[in-house]
Amino acid sequence: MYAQVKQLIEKYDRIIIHRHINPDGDAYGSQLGLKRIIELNYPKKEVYAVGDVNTFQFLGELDTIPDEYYSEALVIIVDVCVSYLISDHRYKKAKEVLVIDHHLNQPDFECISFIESNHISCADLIAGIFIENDFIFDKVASTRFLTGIVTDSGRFLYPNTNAQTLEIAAFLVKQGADLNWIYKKLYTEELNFKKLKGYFINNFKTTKQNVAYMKNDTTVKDTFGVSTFVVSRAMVNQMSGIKGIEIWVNFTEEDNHNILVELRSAEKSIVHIARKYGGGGHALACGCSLKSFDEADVLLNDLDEFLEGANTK
Ligand SMILES: [Mn+2]
Repeated sequence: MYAQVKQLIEKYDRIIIHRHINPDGDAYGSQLGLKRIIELNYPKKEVYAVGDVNTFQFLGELDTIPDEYYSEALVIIVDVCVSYLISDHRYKKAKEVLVIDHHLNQPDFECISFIESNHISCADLIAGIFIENDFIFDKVASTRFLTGIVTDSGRFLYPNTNAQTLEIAAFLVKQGADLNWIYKKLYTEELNFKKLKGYFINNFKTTKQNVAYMKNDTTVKDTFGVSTFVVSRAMVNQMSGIKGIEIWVNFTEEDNHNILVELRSAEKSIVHIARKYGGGGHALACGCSLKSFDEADVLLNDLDEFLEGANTK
């Protein structure tokens, strides 16, 4: 499969790289790292990266391209394989679509897919493909990939961090990846962000089975001056690493009143519960979307029943 990725890249003169909406460090790092590595190794190819932007833009600029570019192009979609989560739906106009992902999902559209869910980040999966193919790396590409690894592994903390993760990270550092620069960019916080963390730590609740949870209506983001995404994704792990809490969930109301749900578990796979509500993701880190906070209570009840069953076995 590693060779097949190379073949596909070689077949096309124009390559357009997509990833998921609300990009995290891994989506951005994978996308822009891949762009850089193709540019470095095939200087004659046109390579573009498209999608929505946020604070991870420090990794590099995105491109604005006309629709016509797609008809003769290969699109590579990274860090996502579910169509509604892909940023910029023009990928459908491409001649061929390749998906490289590390989530526990199957693509719901026509493509060639390369999915390895044992990888902690999509960035280390992609870097691994090009290391295996003896591609040239440089400081820029390596720093982008390493950002993906650092963010998706929680700074090498989360359970799927393994020897392979560290080997690839070490390779990237040897190629000039600037770990200190990444850490400075990622971990210097704004005052409102720090205060939001404090709000979470002081206000989360627990269920009968000790599932920790927060229900955030839209006033939370307004009070702290952050986006819905920050309240939802960036805050969920404020409830992690607490003795006796095996599962923690963050419910966040969007402006359209849907409830974004981030589910996390220390050890037991809970992705089946995310799937039950139309979501997905990883075994220990997954998500879904609900219609109301009432539905959130039903989901919490499911988690309690699951824990009760699992812990009395
Ligand atoms: Mn990822």
